[in-house]
Amino acid sequence: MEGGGSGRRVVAVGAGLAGLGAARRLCGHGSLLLLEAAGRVGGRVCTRPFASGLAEMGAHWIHGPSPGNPVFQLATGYSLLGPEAAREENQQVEVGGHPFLPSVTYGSSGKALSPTAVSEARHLFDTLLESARTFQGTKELPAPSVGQYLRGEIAQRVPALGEGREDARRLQLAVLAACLKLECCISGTHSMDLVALEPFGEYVSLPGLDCTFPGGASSCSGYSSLPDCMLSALPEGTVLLNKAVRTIQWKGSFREEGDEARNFPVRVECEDGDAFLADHVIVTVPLGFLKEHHQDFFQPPLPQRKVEAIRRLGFGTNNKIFLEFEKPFWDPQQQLLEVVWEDESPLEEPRTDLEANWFKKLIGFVVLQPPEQHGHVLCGFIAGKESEYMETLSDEEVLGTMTRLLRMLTGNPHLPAPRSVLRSRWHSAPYTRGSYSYVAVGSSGDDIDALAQPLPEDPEDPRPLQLLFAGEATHRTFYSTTHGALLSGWREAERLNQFFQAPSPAPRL
Ligand code: 6YU
Repeated sequence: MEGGGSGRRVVAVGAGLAGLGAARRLCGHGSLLLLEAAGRVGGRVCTRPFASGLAEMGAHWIHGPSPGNPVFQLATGYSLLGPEAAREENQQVEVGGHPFLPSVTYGSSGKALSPTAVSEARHLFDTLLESARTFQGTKELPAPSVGQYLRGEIAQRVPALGEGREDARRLQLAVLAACLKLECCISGTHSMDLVALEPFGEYVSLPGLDCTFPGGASSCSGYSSLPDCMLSALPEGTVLLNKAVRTIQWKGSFREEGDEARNFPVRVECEDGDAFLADHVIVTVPLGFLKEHHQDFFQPPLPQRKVEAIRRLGFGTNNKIFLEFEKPFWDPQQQLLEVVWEDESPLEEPRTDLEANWFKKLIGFVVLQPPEQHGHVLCGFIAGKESEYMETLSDEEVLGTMTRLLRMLTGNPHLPAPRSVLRSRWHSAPYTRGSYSYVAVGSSGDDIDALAQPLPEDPEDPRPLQLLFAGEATHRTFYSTTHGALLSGWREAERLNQFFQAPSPAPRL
């Protein structure tokens, strides 16, 4: 086994936060190249101009902006955040991933629902969700999935709460059904019945009041300003854009023309035919891409344990629909417009006709703040198969459906249509194939660790660390977040840096 970094060639695949983070930490140790399929860096951090400001197509918030969050620290270091985010009090708030925003809840009958009835049902849901996080290490589980567990508890508790008043009970169930849809967005899944109960509590929420990046239409704003700054900190020529990798051959012996003395174990071939030889490759492509392509992407194929982890872990879709209005129809203090379908219940089978019902999965809208920066813009969230169906529709169809929905919810048949629409389509994105990972029924945190495990597996292999794996889906406690992605990139860079610094052992005879 050889140590010593000089002359080592490292290729990283994917310039999201994991790839950029790894590249930054590796700078100065041998040669480094970062190959990115898209024409921009940032991956699932993607800010676009919209209305009079910006729209975050991917990551929206820094979850838990506090000293323990590296994305918060880095963004603060680059002076990318507003004064609110930096306030000490905000960094200490514990919201457990569910920040409170002043809200109104629209019912499908066209009236705002009673805030007391809504908050009672939400309180019950929050209590049950908290208890769903307590099963780590438990052998005898009450249910395999978070969804089944929650529905079992709801079935037991709601009749008692309704006290015989059927309307109140129906409303409570309808609000609980809406809470489950919100959880689908947070976990990036079609149904909470797909999310494993036992490891659910392993995900860690950091303290701090979730914050956004200032969204004015200036050149340095929005979440993308972070990967843009990270790119600027790299030596010129490190990142090659529009360089999609087709295959990674490893365990090989590749020589470069004119340099017969040196051989490399890994060869990275791009879709445009270019090829790069390397000692080490850090793979940061999303789990959705790996699920679809791992068989052909790696030659020889990955070991069975890794393949099983890729297959078992979950990777679902959460999309956003931005609507711009000439004038707001909501009160200025409202920051969240929630939707409750009053005829729904978590205890009944969900509707399966996507064409007729897809929009009922939408959880509601966040009002982009402040309006002076963004204009009057709502951002809707929708997860699961309904979200994937939405991706197949035209902008006109989505805008038409959203107009009808908002007219129904507000009880105002003359509500002006939005001026424009913009939505994300993460499931159709060929180099992502979904939004983020979750621990699915049948998988566990051990699968996340198996996904993160470098290859070859044999610690005695004379050419170790040929393939290293980073990306949000490889972080056991912060999966699905930007800070998880960044930390995973740093982790793999550190692994290589330590290897490079290790003294070369005496050659084996
Ligand atoms: C967060 C948030 N957030 C909303 C939506 C999405 C995500 N996240 P990347 O994909 O970035 O990079 C890989 C690159 O590889 C990419 O550029 C590809 O083009 C490239 N590539 C692929 N194939 C290639 C090839 N063949 N050759 C070359 N290049 C190739 N996170 O912190 N706050 O508000 C949200 C949200 C709609 C889609 C989010 C959020 C997730 C993050 O965006 C994501 O994790 C990271 O950006 C990924 O970085 P990366 O480098 O790994 O991959 C209990 C429990 C619950 C668990 N969940 C709770 C947390 C909830 C998560 N929050 C989500 C909410 C929103 C709204």
